[in-house]
Amino acid sequence: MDMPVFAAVMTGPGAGAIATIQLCGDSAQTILREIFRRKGDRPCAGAQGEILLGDIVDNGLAIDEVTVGCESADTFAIHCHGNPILVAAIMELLQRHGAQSVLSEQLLARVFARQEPHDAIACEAKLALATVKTIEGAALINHQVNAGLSARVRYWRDHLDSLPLEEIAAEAGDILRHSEPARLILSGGTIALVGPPNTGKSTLLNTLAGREKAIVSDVRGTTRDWVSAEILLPPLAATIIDTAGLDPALASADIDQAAQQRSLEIVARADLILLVLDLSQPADQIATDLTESLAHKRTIIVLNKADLPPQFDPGNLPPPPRETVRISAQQGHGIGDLIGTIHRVCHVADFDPRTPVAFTDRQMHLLELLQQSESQTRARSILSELLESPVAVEK
Ligand SMILES: Nc1nc2c(ncn2[C@@H]2O[C@H](COP(=O)(O)OP(=O)(O)OP(=O)(O)O)[C@@H](O)[C@H]2O)c(=O)[nH]1
Ligand SMILES: [Mg+2]
Repeated sequence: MDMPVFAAVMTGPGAGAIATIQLCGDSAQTILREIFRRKGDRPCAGAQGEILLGDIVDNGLAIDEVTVGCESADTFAIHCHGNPILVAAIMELLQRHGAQSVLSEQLLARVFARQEPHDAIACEAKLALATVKTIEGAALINHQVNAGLSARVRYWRDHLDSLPLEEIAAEAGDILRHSEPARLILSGGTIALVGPPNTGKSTLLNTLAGREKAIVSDVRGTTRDWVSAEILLPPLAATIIDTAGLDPALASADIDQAAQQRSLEIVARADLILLVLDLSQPADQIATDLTESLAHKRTIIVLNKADLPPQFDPGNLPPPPRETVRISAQQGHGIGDLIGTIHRVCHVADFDPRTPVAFTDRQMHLLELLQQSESQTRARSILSELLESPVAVEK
């Protein structure tokens, strides 16, 4: 099938020394010859592996000196100067000559999709590599390209006649189970700091973020609008959100009520809750609203201010039993223990990067269908879809 010519800016936005524009498609070479004049008036052969130096020319005027990497007969990388005005001018020129402007990930999806043999999971893995949040995530996703999920699905397809469907369903269930911690390693999770006022939530955010992001004071109700920070707790990447302290006594004013409502909404969306309590205060600090909203959430109880004489009896904590860590956010004590507990509770400690995992909604949905499939014919069609369907770029 003919592929129209696509052009995409492959480098990030903003000024830089160099920017790269990728041009690919059946008549990419024709367009290149129209807009590129090689130094020394030499012909622009564009054979695979060549690197050409020359000018991008618009109406006889050179607008930038560039190098062109000829990656294949129909794929070229134009390395121009990184001034956004030049990049925009070259993109506009390419469009005038018939190229279609697309986003970098859309262009990559098209390039990967044409590689033989086509493997949709491998394409999705290569695309995901551009957005993984941790080095461990990069190792995990790299493994899915030729091994991992891709290899497992091919194995099921090739041995479908001799494999019991229950065995495939059980293995698909394992993969889906591992995909949840994998998601936290690949894309990062959300950790919410919640609890009564003045327990040290903002202090803990600052300690974990390594900088003074949130305002700390001994006034109850200091934090109203939530504050967030991106942190790396390898192999985990997380957005940590500091919320307004939850206290019915504070919620009488409209503004505090709105702040507390927002805290509960953040709790509902978070992957992990750190319930921060003050070890130096009696145990009647936790609002009923909060206990109810935490009932089904993955939660760690953080007993802060362990540097002060304790007044709190952890035996009085509401059920269910949870992992509990004692820290002093102010002094930085117990933070290593807290991070270890976060890893354990999120099942990312010692996560083997060779584990097959699903890492797109499409893969998860198809694995769920595979688990339920009751005939070989149905299983075969799901497996082909997993490997062969065109790759959509999620935006
Ligand atoms: N001794 C001691 N004091 C702490 C510790 N952590 C926080 N504090 C103090 O406790 C007070 C409240 O801290 P914040 O971090 O503002 O508490 P918060 O939970 O964010 O409070 P709100 O935003 O009002 O809900 C401040 O005076 C902090 O310096 C700790 O580990 N030990
Ligand atoms: Mg605060």
